Amino acid sequence: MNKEIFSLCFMCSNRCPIKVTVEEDRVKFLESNPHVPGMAGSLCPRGVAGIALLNDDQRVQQPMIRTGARGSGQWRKASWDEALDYITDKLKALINKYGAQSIALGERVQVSTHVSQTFMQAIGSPNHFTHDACCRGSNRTATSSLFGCTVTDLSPDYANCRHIVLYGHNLLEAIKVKETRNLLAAIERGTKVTYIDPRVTVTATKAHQYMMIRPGTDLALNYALIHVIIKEKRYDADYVERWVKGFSELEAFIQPYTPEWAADETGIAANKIRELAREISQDRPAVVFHFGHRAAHYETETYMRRSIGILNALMGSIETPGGYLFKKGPGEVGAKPAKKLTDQTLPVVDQMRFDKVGTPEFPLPDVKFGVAQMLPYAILNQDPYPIKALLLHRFDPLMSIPDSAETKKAFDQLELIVTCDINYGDTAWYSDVILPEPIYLERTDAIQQANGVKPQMFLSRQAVAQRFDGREFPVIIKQLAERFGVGHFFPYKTMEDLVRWQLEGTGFTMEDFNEKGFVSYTDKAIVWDREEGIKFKTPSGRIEFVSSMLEGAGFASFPTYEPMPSPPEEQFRLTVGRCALHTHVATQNNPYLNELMPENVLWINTARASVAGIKNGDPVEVTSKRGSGRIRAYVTDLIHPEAVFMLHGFGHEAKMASRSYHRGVADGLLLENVTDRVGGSPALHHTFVTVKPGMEEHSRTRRQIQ
Ligand SMILES: Nc1nc2c(c(=O)[nH]1)N[C@H]1C(S)=C(S)[C@@H](COP(=O)(O)OP(=O)(O)OC[C@H]3O[C@@H](n4cnc5c(=O)[nH]c(N)nc54)[C@H](O)[C@@H]3O)O[C@H]1N2
Ligand SMILES: Nc1nc2c(c(=O)[nH]1)N[C@H]1C(S)=C(S)[C@@H](COP(=O)(O)OP(=O)(O)OC[C@H]3O[C@@H](n4cnc5c(=O)[nH]c(N)nc54)[C@H](O)[C@@H]3O)O[C@H]1N2
Ligand code: SF4
Ligand SMILES: [Mo]
Repeated sequence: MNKEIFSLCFMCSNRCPIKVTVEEDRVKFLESNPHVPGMAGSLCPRGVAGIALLNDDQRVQQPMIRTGARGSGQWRKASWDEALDYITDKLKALINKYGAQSIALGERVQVSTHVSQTFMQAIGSPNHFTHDACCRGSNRTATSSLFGCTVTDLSPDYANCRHIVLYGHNLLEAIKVKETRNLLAAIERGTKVTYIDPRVTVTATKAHQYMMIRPGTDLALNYALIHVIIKEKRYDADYVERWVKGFSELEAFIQPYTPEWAADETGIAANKIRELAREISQDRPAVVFHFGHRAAHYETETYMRRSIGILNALMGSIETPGGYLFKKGPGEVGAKPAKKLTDQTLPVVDQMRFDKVGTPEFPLPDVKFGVAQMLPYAILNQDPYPIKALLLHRFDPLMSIPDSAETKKAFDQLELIVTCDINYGDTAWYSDVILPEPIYLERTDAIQQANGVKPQMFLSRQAVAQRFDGREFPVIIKQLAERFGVGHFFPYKTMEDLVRWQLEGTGFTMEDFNEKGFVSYTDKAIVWDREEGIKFKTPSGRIEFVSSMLEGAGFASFPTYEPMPSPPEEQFRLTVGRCALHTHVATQNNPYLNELMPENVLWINTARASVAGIKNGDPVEVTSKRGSGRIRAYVTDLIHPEAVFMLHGFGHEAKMASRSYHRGVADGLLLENVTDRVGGSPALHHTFVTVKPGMEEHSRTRRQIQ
C-alpha cells in the first residue's frame, strides 16, 4: 500500500515542501506539497532526481578512515565507534597542544546549524563558520546597514507587484520552486520584468526588457537611476520623509551620476536608463528592485546591494503590498519559535575568530556566520593563531572557496580533516575521516522555522529506511559531545527526541505536522502599518541612507564610484553561476542529472571568439593567475564581449564519484580569493582569464556516459 509523507526536499538548500509517495519502502514519486499555496505541481529537475540519489551506490556508505596519502583514495571502512573515538582522540590531543581555538567547524547553514554552534561553544572554540559569506554575506551587511534586518527577513510580494527589476538574479535557472513559480505567474498576469545581466539567461528571455550590462557596473546603473528619480522628484516623498535618514546627503552625493555618465560605464544607453527610472516610478510603491540571491560577485558588492535597497526605499516599497514585505516571526502573534540548542546558557568564548570577524579589522560581517574564504589565509599564515583541525558538514570548501590550489595547500597544514557528507565530494575525498549522513529521504531533520507574513514551521521527515550505515549530523555531534563530557547540552538521542524538545512551549506537537507537513501560527497575513508601524531595527528606527553601522565601522555611506576596470586586451572577466539541472557542487555525480548535463562549457562572445580563432564546440585552454583548465567553447552572441561564463560545480577530483570525475572544469581552480572587505563576500567575478584554442584530444568525450 502507498504511504504519503510530507517533508522537505534537500537536493538544494531551498528546502521546498514536498510530498513523498512510498510503496514498500521505495520512493515511487516526489512532488511538491499541494497544501502549500503556490507549490502544487512538479519540483525542479534536481528535486525529482532525489530518487536517483537515494539509490546511488556511489554515495558514502559507512565511516571511512584514510590509509594512504591525502587524496589518494585509499580508505578503510570503520565502525561508528571506531571513527568517533579516532576523531575524539585526535581533537583532544590538538586542544591540549594548541588550544580549542585550533579546531574549526564549517557547514552550510541549515536547520541544525544551532547544534554544531552549540558544540563548538561547549568545547571552547570561537571557530564555527558557514558558507553564508560565499553566498549572500554582502547582501546581509547591505540590508543590515539600511534596514537593521538581514536580506532573508524580506520577501517580494509577487502577487501584487507591477514591476520587478532583477540584477543577474536568474530565477528561472537558479531555481527556488515557489519563488520561480510566483515570478512566472506574475509575468503571466502582466507584471513587468526588467532583467539585467551581461549574459542572456532563460530569465532574460521571459523578461519584458533585457539590458546587457558591462560586467561589474550595476552600481553605476543604480546611481544613475537614483539620480533621475531624485532630480525629477519621482520618489515617494511622504515615505521618504517619514522613514528615511540621510536623504539630503544622498541628494547631494548623486548629482554627478547622470544617465549619460552611466551609459559610458555600463554600456546601457542613457535614454534607456531614464525610461526605466520613469516607468518604474509610475508603478510605485508596488515595485521590487530585487536584492537577488548570491551577492558574491565584486569587491563593491555591499554598495551595489545597498543601492538596490535605496531604490526600494525611494519607491516606498518596503513593507508595502506589491513591494517587499517583512517576514514576521511567531512573536508577532504572541507565540514562541522552536527552541534551539543555542538558547541554553553556554560557556562564554570570547577569543578572536580565525577570520577576525567582529574585530576592527573585519567589523561588519555577521559573527554568526563568519567569512569562510578567510580560512586558507588563517591556516597558511597561522594568523591569528594555528588552526589544526577542520570539521566539515555539508560544505565542500575545496570547490566552494575560490582558489582551490591555495585551499589545498592550506589543508596540507591541518592535522585532521573530518567531513560529514552523503557523497564523495572533493573535500570528503581529501579528508582523513568521512562520516556518511543518511540523505533527506532517509532521515528526520531539526525544525525549519519559516517566518513570513504568516509565520509557520515545517518538518523534514524520514520517508524510507536508510540504505547504508549513516548517522544524522546532530546525532554525530551528540555522540562526540558525550566523548568530550559536554553531552548535557544535547538533550536527545534521536532526531525525533530533538524535534520534540524543540517544539516544547510552541503549542505544537510532532503529530501536528502529519496532516500537511507544516503548522501555521496564524491564518491572517501580518502587514505592518506603513505610516507608523514598520519596525526598522536600525539605531534610528528608520532606513539609514547615512548608515550609523557603516560609518561607526569607518566605512563611507556613499563612496565615490570607482570605474570597473575592463580586462586587458585579449583577456576576459570570468563570470560563474548556476543552471537548472545542478546544485552547486553536489549533484554532478547524480545518475539522472549527470546524464542530462555531464560537464560545463565556456560561454564566449562570437566576435571575440572569432578574433581568437575559436569555433563553437572547440576545446579551449582557460588560464588565470591561479590556474588553468581545458573546456569546450560555447560561442554565442548572448554574452557581453568582456565576459566569459562557466557553470560552477564541475571538474570533480574524487575518483569514487566516477560519473563526474574530471568532467569539465572547476571555476574554483581559476578564481582568485578576493573579498569585499565591507560585507564579507568573495568577489567571484574579479578574475581575468585568457582563452586560447586548446588541443583536441580530451580524456573524456562530451556525451560519454559511465
Ligand atoms: N567558485 C565558486 N564558489 C562558490 C560559488 C560559485 O558560484 N563559484 N557559489 C557560492 C554559493 S552561492 C554557495 S551557496 C556555496 C555552496 O557551497 P556548498 O555548500 O559547499 O555547496 P553544495 O553543493 O550545496 O554542497 C556541498 C556538499 O554538501 C553535500 N551534501 C548535500 N546534501 C547533504 C546532506 O544531506 N548531508 C550532508 N552531510 N552533506 C550533504 C554535497 O554532497 C556536497 O559535497 O558555494 C559558494 N562558492
Ligand atoms: N538550479 C539551481 N538553483 C539554485 C541553486 C543551484 O545550485 N542550482 N543554488 C541556490 C543558491 S544557494 C543561490 S545563491 C542562488 C543563486 O542564484 P542567482 O544569484 O540568481 O544565480 P547565479 O547563477 O549564481 O547568478 C549569476 C548570474 O549573474 C550574472 N552576472 C555576472 N556578472 C554580473 C554583473 O556584473 N551584473 C549582473 N547584473 N549580473 C551579472 C551571471 O551571468 C549569472 O547569470 O540559486 C539558488 N538556486
Ligand atoms: S529548488 Fe529544487 S532542488 Fe531545491 S529544494 Fe526545491 S525542489 Fe529541491
Ligand atoms: Mo548560494
